[in-house]
Formats: sequence, structure tokens, C-alpha cells
Amino acid sequence: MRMPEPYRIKMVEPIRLLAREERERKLNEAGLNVFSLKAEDVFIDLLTDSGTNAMSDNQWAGLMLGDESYAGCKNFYHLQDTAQEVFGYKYIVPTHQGRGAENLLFSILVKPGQYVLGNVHFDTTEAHITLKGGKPVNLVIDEAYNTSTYHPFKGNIDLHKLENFIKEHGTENIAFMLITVTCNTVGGQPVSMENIKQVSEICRRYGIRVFIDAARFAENAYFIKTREEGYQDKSIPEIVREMFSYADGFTFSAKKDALVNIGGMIGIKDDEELYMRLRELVIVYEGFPTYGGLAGRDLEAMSRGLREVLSFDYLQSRISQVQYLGQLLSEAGIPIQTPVGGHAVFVDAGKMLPHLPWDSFPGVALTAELYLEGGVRAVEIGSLLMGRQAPTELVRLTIPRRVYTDNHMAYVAECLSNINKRRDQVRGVKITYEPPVLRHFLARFEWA
Ligand code: P61
Repeated sequence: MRMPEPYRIKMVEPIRLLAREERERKLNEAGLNVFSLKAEDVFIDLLTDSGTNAMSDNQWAGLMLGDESYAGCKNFYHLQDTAQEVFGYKYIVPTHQGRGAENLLFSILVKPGQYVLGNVHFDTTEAHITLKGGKPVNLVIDEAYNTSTYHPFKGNIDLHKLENFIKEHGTENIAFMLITVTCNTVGGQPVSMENIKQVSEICRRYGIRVFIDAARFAENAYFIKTREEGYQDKSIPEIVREMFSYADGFTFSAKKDALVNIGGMIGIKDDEELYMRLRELVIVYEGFPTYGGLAGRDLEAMSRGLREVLSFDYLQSRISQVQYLGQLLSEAGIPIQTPVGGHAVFVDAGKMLPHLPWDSFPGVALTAELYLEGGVRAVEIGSLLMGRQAPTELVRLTIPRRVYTDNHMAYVAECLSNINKRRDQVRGVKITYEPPVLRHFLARFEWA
């Protein structure tokens, strides 16, 4: 039996579906790019799970206890205590969101020309590495890119690729290793405990530091508990502690697994010198080290969310809702990344629309069609985001935490199924405007 939500709904936010002609007009005004739509013109918004979470009554109550002192607010100390306990690390530096954490840590650790290794770095991570003169390297296992084969931990790092890369390029040319849990770009795919441990052992042997991109750390822990031998009887908090015990630090976008709308942080296990440098830098870019660009109330919501996300019942209902959408799509014959990941279902638009070549952006075409079909907003993770070298053309249906019901999922599946029935007629798109960096946010298109 499927675990229902371990909460009930106390407040609702109305959403509305515009008429088809209205949707057409809005999408044309947005240059066929769903990022440029007004959110109120979207019926079901699956653009991202980042900052779109519904907070609990306990978190909302915490907002009222925000201590807005510039220095030393009590909510910082609460967050520090919580994070120290959850992750087992000594030092915590709050930041306004994940990319703020990346900016600070990479400014210190990346020297121009150095490589930063990882499974697959997310796009903001890659942008910050590149801006510091570094070179991002993705070492995920090959299975990650084959959407139709099953592998329980498609976010794993290929240990042979890792060791060969280190031997070939030399440790002095490697800044650090960053393991992204779960691995967003390839489908919210988890990394096994065994893999984290082995990567850590190899890196330690060569004197390379290991960091975790912790955005979806609790969802990763859920997969370890439910899929990895030897972890069934361990609690989520125990699994999280073990995962982080193999690393030296982490960057964190709290907009995912701290169940809040804004926030981030850096955690450092015990390197005092690194922590002192981060404290100096956070002041320049984010704010005093006890607020890091956030209000006291945001820090309070974060520390409460960090505890709530460790509930097995919550994680089970969350991830089984994502799996439910995946199951409906599979039953409708729509190709998706399998198994379904933690935060999203990734539709393989390349396979669904094989008549569209990469440069007519099948993923963008599908997101545009999906909005027209039912007012649903998804996001392309393919040639628009990654350029010509994109290994897959995916469309991510990202599920916000505690926000939508299974009826919403069934509706989304029906919309996609309708498109699938007339998939031969889906047209490609061509770019009419393209900004130089992170082009997917602001690019404009017309139908090809
Ligand atoms: C997302 F369209 N993710 O998945 P920040 N690491 C990881 C992330 O997933 C991540 C960050 C660091 C987003 C938001 C997003 O082009 C886009 O708190 C694994 O967003 O700064 C963010 O954390 C950065 C959506 C980011 C995008 C960039 O939807």
C-alpha cells in the first residue's frame, strides 16, 4: 500500500487554467520560453523543486521568532546546532542560496586551470567553477545516460574514470571532488553509500579533498535506505551522518531539502583555516557570518526544515509521488529516465520526438507543447541548457515538496499522453535571441 502524505492541508492557494487561446498568446509573448511566462499564467508549475516547497505550521511559527539582529541572532545559533547534529560537521556558514555557497567555496579552492571533479555538476556549479578559471569534469557512470536501463544508483561516479583522470592529469591540477547527491542533471539519481565511500578513499589516497553538493541529501539517504544492502535497518539521520562522514565539507541549496523558499549554507567538517577564510569572504558577498544574506526568520525556517526532511514517512510519500507520475507516464508509453529519481520525472524528449534533430531543440518544443496542452510548466535539460554536447534531450517535470496532489500528477500525465498520441506533428523550434551565459533562462524562440 502506498504511504499517504503524513500531513493534512491547512491553507490553499488557488491556481487557474487559462483558456487555450490565452495560453497560445502568453507563450508567443514569452518567445516560446516557459521561463518568461508569468507564474500566474501557469496552472501546474513543475519548473523546479527549488524554493517552491510548502512549509509546515512549525516552520511558519518559526518565522515569528525571527531575531533580526545584524550580528549574533539566536536563529543562527539554532541553525548551527541543528546542522552540526544533522551533518556531524563543526563549521556552518549561511548563504543566501546554493550558488552563494558555491561562489565562496570555489573562490578559495579553485586555482585557474585546475579541474573540479564530480559525477555531473549542475549548471550554476559549472558556471561558478568556470568563472574562477577552473574546468568542471563529469565522471558519472555511463549507465546514467541510458534512460531505458535500470541501475539503482545512476548518480554513481565511475571509479576507473576517476583514478585514470587523476593519474593522467596529476593531483596538483585537481582542485577537489564534488559529489552531487542526488545527481540532478541525469534525473535526480542517487549515489550509493558504497560509491561515496570508495570515491572518498581514492581521493584521500591522492590527497584530494571531497565535498558534497548536498541540495537533495535527504532524498539520496532515502534511496540508500530502500535500495542499498545493509541500510534497511538504519535510520535516515544515521545514513545522512555516514554519507557526510566521508567528505570534508558541503555546499547546500536549502531551497530543496531544507523545505524552505530561500537559503543556503556551507558546512566544513573540521578545517579551521578554510572556515576562517570563508568567514572573511562571506562578509564581502553575502553578509555577516551569522546571517549570510538571510533574514533571521529564514534561518529559523531552515533549521526546522532540516529536521522535518529527515522523516522517513515524509520522504516515502514525497518520493512515491514522483514515482507515481513516472509510472503513469510509462504506462502511457512515454520514454522516461528509469528508475525515476528523487525530485523529478525526466521525459526523454529525444526518444519521444525522434524526428526533431538536436538543433531544433526537442526539449524546448515539448515544454512549449505541454504548456499549450494543459498549462503545465516543465523545464528543458538538453541542448539548450548544455549546448551541442548534451548527451540527452530531457524534459524535467520537477515536483515541488508538499505542494501538489496525486490528482495534479494524473492531470500532467494525461496532458503528456495527449501530446504523445500526436507526437509526429510536434514541430521543432529555432532560436531568435540568445544571451551569452546561462542562455536557457532568457532565450527566445519561434516555431521552425
Ligand atoms: C533546480 F533552471 N537547482 O534544479 P540555488 N546544486 C544543485 C542544484 O540543483 C542547484 C544548485 C546547486 C535548481 C535551481 C535552478 O538553470 C537553473 O539555491 C544540485 O538555486 O542557487 C539548483 O542552488 C544551486 C534552476 C538553478 C535552473 C539553475 O531547479
